[in-house]
Amino acid sequence: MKCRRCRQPAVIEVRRHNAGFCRDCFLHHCREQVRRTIDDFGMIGPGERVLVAVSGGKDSLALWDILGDLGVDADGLYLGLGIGEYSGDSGRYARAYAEGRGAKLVEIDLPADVGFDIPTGARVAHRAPCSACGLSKRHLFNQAAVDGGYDVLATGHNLDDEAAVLFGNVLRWSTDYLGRQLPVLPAGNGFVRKVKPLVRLGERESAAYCVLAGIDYQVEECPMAEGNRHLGYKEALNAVEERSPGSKHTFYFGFLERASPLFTPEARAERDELRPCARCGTPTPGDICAFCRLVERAAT
Ligand code: Q46
Ligand code: ZN
Repeated sequence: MKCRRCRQPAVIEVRRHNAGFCRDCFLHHCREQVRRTIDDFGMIGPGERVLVAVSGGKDSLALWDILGDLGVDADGLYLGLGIGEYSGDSGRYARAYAEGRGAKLVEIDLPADVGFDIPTGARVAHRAPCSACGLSKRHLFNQAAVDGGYDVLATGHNLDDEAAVLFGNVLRWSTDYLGRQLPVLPAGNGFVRKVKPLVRLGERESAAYCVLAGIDYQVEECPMAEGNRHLGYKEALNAVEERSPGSKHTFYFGFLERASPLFTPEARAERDELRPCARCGTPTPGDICAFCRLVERAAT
């Protein structure tokens, strides 16, 4: 197979695009997909400062690398979750990347800075680990971006992630989540703008990007992910994609174009009703936000 762009021998095939690429043209292809996504959705304006949530995995490191190549002013943010060896190793990959590129990495350590780790927090709050973790990430990422004066918070969610989340939200008809499942959430009411510039890349592509760009990343999956519903949705969609390449892309981008506007008014109305948390100021439907309640329970 030959590279679609330069006709040299291809090193990777992307079935969704029915194309092969050599190393350099594949890296170029990934950057172009991200550039297009940023432009199409108005994710990052000229001169805006971006904070990239970096887990040490393939997606977030590829995202940070591509943003740097595209000339975006992007610092990294690493949140240590206290999930044993997995977190220790993940932090080392994030730091090694930052040191190698001379990039700035902001670090927060959940056990040291906030007082609990994810396994403990989940247990005492009677939540699934991924629920306590997602809640902590949403809160601390936004807080770090606000405190650091960043305009935008970028995360490495890829096409596989977004299609799987959409699949789950459609299976349960979670219309409130469907209204918020957008690649850009505008700033306002105490939140910085949130963007997902990798939504046009699959996870196989972000992994190949790291390998071909010489980026070392955490290959292990988080040990808490086991049994998580999300993984089942990914497997189901992989089976569909295998038979008809391009299905995930059509599912997700078709939703954005044709269905998501039906659900956004409900989500917007909910967001407008939020009031500042009495403890931390984060917008919440009650008096005390879910994160502050988690901190309180985990600390006792
Ligand atoms: S880190 Fe956290 Fe993930 Fe681990 S505990 Fe679940 S949500 S699986 S992306
Ligand atoms: Zn709070």
